[in-house]
This record gives sequence, C-alpha cells and structure tokens, in this order.
Amino acid sequence: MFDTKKVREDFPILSRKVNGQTLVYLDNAATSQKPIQVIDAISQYYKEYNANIHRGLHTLSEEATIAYEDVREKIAKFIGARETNSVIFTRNTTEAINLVAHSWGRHNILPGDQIVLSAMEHHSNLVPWQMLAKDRQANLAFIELTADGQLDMESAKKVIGSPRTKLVCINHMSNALGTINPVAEIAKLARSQGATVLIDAAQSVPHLPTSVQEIDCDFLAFSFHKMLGPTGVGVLWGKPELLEAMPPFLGGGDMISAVWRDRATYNELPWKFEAGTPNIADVIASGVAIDYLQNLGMENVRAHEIELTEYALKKFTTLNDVVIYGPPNAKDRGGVISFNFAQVHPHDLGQILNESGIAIRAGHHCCQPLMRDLNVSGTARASFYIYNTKEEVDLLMAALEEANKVMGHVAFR
Ligand code: 7TS
Repeated sequence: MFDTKKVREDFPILSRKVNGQTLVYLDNAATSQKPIQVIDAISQYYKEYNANIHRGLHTLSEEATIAYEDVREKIAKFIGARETNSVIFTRNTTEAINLVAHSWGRHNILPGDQIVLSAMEHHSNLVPWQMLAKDRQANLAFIELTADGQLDMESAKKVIGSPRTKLVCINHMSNALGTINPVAEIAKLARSQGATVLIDAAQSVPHLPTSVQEIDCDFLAFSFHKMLGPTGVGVLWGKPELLEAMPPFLGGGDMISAVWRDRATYNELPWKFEAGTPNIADVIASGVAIDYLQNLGMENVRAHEIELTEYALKKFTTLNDVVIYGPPNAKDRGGVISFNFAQVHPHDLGQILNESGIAIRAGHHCCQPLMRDLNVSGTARASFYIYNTKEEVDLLMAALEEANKVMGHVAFR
C-alpha cells in the first residue's frame, strides 16, 4: 500500500483554502486533481520541445512525435491491449463513444436491430445510441437494475438474448451508484449472440486494474482527466480488425494517405482516426499520469478505495434520515457514494459543505433516466481517489451531520 500523506504532497491544489478551510476534494468522479509531475510535463513540453508532430524533420518535431507516440504504447500496456495501433486519442470518453456510434454504428446497425444498454448509463453512453437508433431505425433495450443498484442478470440474459441484439454498450463502473458491473460476463453473453460490445470505462480505468483481453470487449472508452491527467485527452481502444474496417470519423490533415481534388485514401491505424493537430501537450502529460498510477500500483489504488469506501459506508449508517444508493458491499463498488437526506435537498447540501471547504457533487450526474427510476431529482455524491484520507471522511461526516441538523430542522418548521 502507498503512503497517502506522501501522495498528497504531489498535489499542490490540496493545500489551498476554500472558504477559509483546507480543501477536502470529494468530486473525483467528475475529474481528479493533478500531481505536480503532470503539471510540469505540460509546461516542459511548451518550454522545451513544442512543435507539431508527424510532420517536421526538425529536432523539436521529432522529440514531440516520439513523446506523443510513446504514450500510446504506455496506454496499450496499461489496459492490456496487444496492439499499440488499436489505441486512438480522442478528446474524452464522450467523443470516443461518438466515434464508434458514427463510424461503426452507421455502417453496421440496420433497421430493426437492437442496441442494449443498462438503466444506469451516463448520458454519454446513452444519447449517441439514441441518435444512432433514430438514424438507423434501430431499437434501444435496457438491462434493469436490482433494488441495490446492480445489474439484474436475469434481465441482462433476457434482453441480450434477443436475436436482434447487435450491440451491447455498458459502463464498467457507474458514476452515479458506484456499482462495478460484471462486464466480462456481459461481454460473454453478448458474444454468444454475435453482438459487438463497447465498455464505457470512464470510471473504471482510473480506479481498477483493467485488461481489455480479460473483459474480451470490442471497444473501450475512457478519459485521462479522471485519472490524474489533463482535460482534453480521451482514448478509444478497439479491436484492430474492427477499427480497420471502419471508415474515418473526421476528415482532414494527418488522417490521409494521399489526396486528389475529388478523393482521398486514408492513413493507417491509428492515425486514420486522428484528424488535425491533436492535443500534444496533454497527451504527453497523460503518459506521466500513467507512470504515476503504475508507480502506486493499480491493485493498491483499488485497495485504498475499498478501505475508504468501507470506512465511509460504515459511518454513513450512523447518520439519521439518510438513504445510500448502490450496492451495500464496498467490494461491489468503486469509491463513489451517492446519498440523500430525507429533509435536505442535495443542492443545499452541496452548498453547505462548500462553506466548510468540502467539494462534493449534487444533481443528476448526467444520469437522468436513472434518477427517474430512483424517483429522485438528484443525489449528493462523494467520490474518492488516491489522495483522500479517513480524516477527510470524518470531516465529511461531521459536516453532513451538522447540515442535516440545521436544514432538516428548517424543513420541519
Ligand atoms: N461515462 C461515465 C461513466 C462517466 O462517469 C462520465 C463522466 C462520462 C462517461 C463522460 O466522460 P467525459 O470525460 O467525456 O466527460 N462523468 C462525470 C461525472 O460523474 N461528473 O462529471 C462527469
């Protein structure tokens, strides 16, 4: 296990004050904070070797190209992918999923086909499929959830088992419930129907050891800003044979092989899907984020989160009038705790906690259909990462107790 106190020293933002109190940052499911090593890598690139990649013959361009392409290799290893050219850089998870919806979806989904999702998908893994279904006259079908916020596997078998199922898109870890989904099992079910599988790994790659070979999926999408990296870098991993067969998503520079007035041939993988100048500095810094996580060890990252989540869940049960969503056991969930108090609106809670320097999130978490199923307008959500401590959980609990006392009382009057 790593030393959390030592880890914290690498994060300059953690020593800032918010409303006179030391920041307690518990909004990691939205975006993580960045260690100084990542911040420095960005400025080092601009200070020392800023140049466009893949084009110049000069030293700066060569250095930038090597640094950029090295990150692709690191990512392939990090997610257990065999081929480096199966890693495509995008802006974020959302763009990665849209790439598949446009490029694979519009060439493979036929009228009457079924796209299977779950009832706990983020809008990013829902709206692109709604758009595709509308475009192709296909249908969406949903795996329902159990009362404790897990996938109902009977429902999964039934829905995926339809002979019309062509595509299954599911998150590995829910940003709203924290649930870790049995994605390998889902992928196996899908495969037995000959369906293609996309995993929204936005919450899992930052927090769990991940292997695309073990999951045996066709596509996997995630964002670096949730795993110590900068904003503006996402990844789509895809099986090379699928990516080879897909047309480009965006047209322009870098994605071509040869261009005539009336036509073009396309570059090979992965560049076929990377039109225009990419986010060079942030991709390079994302490589440093991977180094950081690998130094800690992803098994240790996971163990730290189980420990914190178990600790927090136990403390939550001592609070009055609180409902916790998602699985009761920390081993079935990531470091995300969604909750509501009977008498306090989650937005009020967020504001009150902010007065104590505690950053949580309140709202629908981009999961409006799930909120409707839960019959709530939103939830309050605390989410942990490598630098969070039990002391911070204690501060959260004390602030929640106080807020419930004050606001619950106001509501009662
Ligand atoms: N999928 C899941 C499961 C997510 O949690 C998020 C972002 C996305 C997709 C989209 O990622 P992006 O990088 O393209 O924005 N989730 C959250 C959240 O929970 N609060 O803010 C963003």
